[in-house]
Amino acid sequence: MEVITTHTNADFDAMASMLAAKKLYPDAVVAFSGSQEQGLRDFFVQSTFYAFDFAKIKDVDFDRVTRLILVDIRDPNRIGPFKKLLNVKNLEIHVYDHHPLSDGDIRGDIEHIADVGATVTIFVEILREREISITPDEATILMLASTKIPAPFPSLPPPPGTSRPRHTSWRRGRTSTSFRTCSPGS
Ligand SMILES: [Mn+2]
Repeated sequence: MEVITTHTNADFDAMASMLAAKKLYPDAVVAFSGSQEQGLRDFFVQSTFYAFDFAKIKDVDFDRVTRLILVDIRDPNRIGPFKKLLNVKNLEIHVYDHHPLSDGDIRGDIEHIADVGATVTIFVEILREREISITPDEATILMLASTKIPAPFPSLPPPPGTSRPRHTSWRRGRTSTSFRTCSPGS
């Protein structure tokens, strides 16, 4: 059994990344590891998105999980009860994250890590590469999640000698994606 989860106090990027991951792992169960941020809870109330097939943690049979897919997280202390799974022998772990590596972070058998503003951006690139189609609703969610983030350097002045339009593209350049797939230890 495959399980897709994300960090506790899930935000929009976390939720959208789980949705995108489900496109890559269609048989996986999708479950939040804990509660959601207020903004995300409001979104669920105001949209029809509650219809998406999220499982409850209590409905996940931990004994049958063979692959854990972590999105927007690799800190073992922010995945709620799923931390227990990390002790399971032969558990396969796939990680999709945009947070810098910290001591004690979970290492995946497969890791898709990129220094981008939102984890969902990593998935958008993979979906595009593999030519996996998404519905208009899914596209909307992914787009919202990839833009609903603070600018990484909001107060940074433009480089000397650059006019405003160049500044804009320069900032875009700083947030543009660079992807790499790495294996543990690399
Ligand atoms: Mn997040």
